[in-house]
Amino acid sequence: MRICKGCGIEIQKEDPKKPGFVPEKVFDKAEVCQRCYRLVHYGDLKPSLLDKGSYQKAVSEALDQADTAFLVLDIIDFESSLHPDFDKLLRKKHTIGVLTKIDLLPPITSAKEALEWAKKRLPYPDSFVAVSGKKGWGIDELSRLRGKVTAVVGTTNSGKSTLVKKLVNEATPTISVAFGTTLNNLFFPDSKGVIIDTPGLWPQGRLLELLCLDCASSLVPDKKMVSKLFELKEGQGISLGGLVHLNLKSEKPILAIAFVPESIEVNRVNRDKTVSYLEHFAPNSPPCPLCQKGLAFEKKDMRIGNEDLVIPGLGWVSFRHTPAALEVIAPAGLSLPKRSPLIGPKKQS
Ligand SMILES: Nc1nc2c(ncn2[C@@H]2O[C@H](COP(=O)(O)OP(=O)(O)OP(=O)(O)O)[C@@H](O)[C@H]2O)c(=O)[nH]1
Ligand SMILES: [Mg+2]
Ligand SMILES: [Zn+2]
Ligand SMILES: [Zn+2]
Repeated sequence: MRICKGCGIEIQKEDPKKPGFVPEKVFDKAEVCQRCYRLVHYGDLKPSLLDKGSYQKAVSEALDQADTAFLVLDIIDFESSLHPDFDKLLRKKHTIGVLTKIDLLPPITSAKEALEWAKKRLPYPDSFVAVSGKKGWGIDELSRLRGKVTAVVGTTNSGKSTLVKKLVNEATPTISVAFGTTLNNLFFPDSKGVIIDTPGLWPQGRLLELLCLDCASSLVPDKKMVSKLFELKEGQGISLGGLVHLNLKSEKPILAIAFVPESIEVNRVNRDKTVSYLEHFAPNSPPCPLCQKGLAFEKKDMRIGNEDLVIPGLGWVSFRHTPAALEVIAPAGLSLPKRSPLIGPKKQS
């Protein structure tokens, strides 16, 4: 049995529709499966073909073998990083909370502030560290926190494989903008011990999973998140990339600060025009015509304080001069959690 060095799945030549496939003519020397090869060389995104149960099993097995867990938390999509299974899986494990993608935070927030905020949100890790897998920030500190066997766990796309590659020089995990890249556990030994890269658990209610893989991947930011400020009066609202619309229903004006990837347009819209605005998505950005057909939009009323309304997989909107009543129009299946503000005044109203 041979394992793909990129995603951890068994290499096979029998069924092109199943994971781990490589064509017969390269089978004897292939070190990675065709999916990994195409992801890395052509950016060809293919959805994962495994069921969620197999990911869960792999993560439990990795944790059984590990003395230390690095729980990877994406600072830009913290809510999606908080999979409820980790509360149980990590309860008795020496756990380091690894706040990653710090390079994507807008310049006004420091890593220190983000760490303090994260510690309040998640009590059980023994310690926290802020890093950027992409830039290599904080990797020396993280390295010092390794155990003999360390399992790197988290939800899909949180940046686990990127960190593993930085932690072990010889490591070869496939890294990609598509979620669900790593399919099974990968063991990378070095002089300090072993690092296990694991498949991500699937978050609930994230926008990425409601879109096709191309649209989802185009929402993964590679530059700093940008903030856009709007003063809203009654009946006015904002549209975030045509995907989520927020309208002010109460009388008192408020400030709304949207934090989104640079590629997402945020526009002011009037409440009476919102329904027709749904037809006017920005060209060349998600949702593609196929996703537009597949998305069902729902309206709901929300009350908001001086807090963040999170749009998992897209960004968040922070509010000032609240409380306020909002009407939110968003794809069905998208969760819209509220939280204490990550950036700016940290007081909850
Ligand atoms: N800007 C930035 N991007 C990052 C960072 N870490 C990872 N990414 C990007 O996030 C995406 C996912 O990274 P991966 O390392 O493949 O994530 P993963 O957690 O292994 O994902 P799965 O294997 O799908 O569970 C890729 O596009 C990475 O380039 C980071 O620190 N900063
Ligand atoms: Mg991975
Ligand atoms: Zn592979
Ligand atoms: Zn699409």
